[in-house]
Amino acid sequence: MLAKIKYLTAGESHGKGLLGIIDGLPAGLDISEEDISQQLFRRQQGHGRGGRMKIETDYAEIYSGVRHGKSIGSPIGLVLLNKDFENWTQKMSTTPVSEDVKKVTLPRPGHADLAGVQKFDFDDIRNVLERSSARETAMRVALGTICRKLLKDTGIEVGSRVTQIYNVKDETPIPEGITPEALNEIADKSSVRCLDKNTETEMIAAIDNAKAEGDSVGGIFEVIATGLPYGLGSHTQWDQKLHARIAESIMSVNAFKGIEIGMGFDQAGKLGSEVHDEIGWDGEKYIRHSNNAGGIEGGMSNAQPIVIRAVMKPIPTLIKPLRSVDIQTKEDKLAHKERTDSCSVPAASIVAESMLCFVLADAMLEKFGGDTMEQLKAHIKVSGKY
Ligand code: EPS
Repeated sequence: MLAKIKYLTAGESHGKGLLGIIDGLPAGLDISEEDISQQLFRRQQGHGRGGRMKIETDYAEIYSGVRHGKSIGSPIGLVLLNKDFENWTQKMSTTPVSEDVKKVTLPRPGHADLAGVQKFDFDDIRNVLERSSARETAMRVALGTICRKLLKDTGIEVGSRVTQIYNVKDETPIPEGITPEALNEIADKSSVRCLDKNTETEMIAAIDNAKAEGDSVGGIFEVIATGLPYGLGSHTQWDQKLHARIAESIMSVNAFKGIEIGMGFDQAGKLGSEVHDEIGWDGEKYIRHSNNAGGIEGGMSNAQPIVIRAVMKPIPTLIKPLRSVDIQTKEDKLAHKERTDSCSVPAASIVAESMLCFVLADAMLEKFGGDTMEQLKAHIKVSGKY
C-alpha cells in the first residue's frame, strides 16, 4: 500500500490510449516528456516482442500538474495515445456501432479471459482482454518515471537485468559496486537484457525455438536500488513493512507470479549463520559483510542495496493454442489466438523497475516529507542515516 502517492491508470489495449494520474508528489521536481520517453522506449524493446511494438512509438504527453518543466504539487496527468487505435475504431468504439463486431468467445487458459467474463457476465471476452493486456504497463512505466526522477534527485538509482529465460540461466552476479544506471546501460545493450554474452545467445535461441513452435516463454529478472537511507518502511505494523509493500507492487504486474528479496528462496536450504549479514563499523558508519537480506531487515531498509527478483510466467496467448471451451456454445475448441509476444521478460524487467520506483519514492516521502523538493532534500540532509 502506498502511503503518500496515489496513482491510477485507465485505457484498453486497442482503445484510444492510456491515461494516468499520479498525485502526492512535491512541487519543484523537474519532469520532462523526454525523460518519460526514454523509459517507454526501454519497455518497448526486447527479443521476442510481437508486431504491436513495431506499430507503436510510445510517447506520453504531460497533460497537467507540470509548469515550465517543474511539478507544481497538483496531480500530474499523462496521456499516451495508441497508434494502433486507427485499426480498431469500430471494434473499440466508445459509442454504439452499426457494424457487426465479432465477439471473442474462446478463453485462453492462463489469461484473465474466463474469470473475467464469469465475473462480469460478458458474452464477449474482448471486454476483459483489452484491459487485462500488459499494454497497460506502458502507463505504469510513464508514471513510474516521475517517481524515478524524485529518487534520482535524492540519490537513489534503480536498475535491472534478466537472469533467466525459459530454462537458460545467467548465474553471473551483478558486478561488485556497479551503479544501477551503469547496470542498465550494459543490460539495455542486450536484446534480452542479459549481462553474460554466451547466456544471451542461448536465451535468444530459447525464445526463437518457442516462437517457431507457436509457444511462449517466461523468465526471471533482478531489480536493484542503491543509495537508500536506513528506515524506509517500518517493523511496527504489517502494512508498513517495506518488503510487503514492494511485493504488493511487483505482484500487481500482469503475468508476474512470484518475488524474492535478497537470497530469497535459497535461504530455505541454509543455516542461519550462512544467511544473516554480519555487522561491522568502518570508523564512520555501520557496514555489512554481505547483503543476503537484500537491503531490508524487519521491514525497514538497512542502507544496503535493495535486491529483488521476480518471475514472469510465459505469456498465455499462444499461436499454438491450448484446449478451451466456447463460452457461447460450450463446445470443446482451441483457445482464441491473436497477435502476441513470444517473450516479454526484458520489457517486464523495466516495468518491475518502475513498480519499485513507486514504492521507494512513496517511502521516501513518508519518512522525510515536504511540500517541495527543496524541503524534502533538506529533511533528508538533517535526518537521513546512511
Ligand atoms: C503489449 C501490447 C499487446 C501485446 C502484449 C503487450 O499488443 P497487441 O495485443 O496489440 O499485440 O503485445 O500483451 C500481451 C501479449 C498480453 O497477453 O497482454 C504492450 O504494449 O506491452
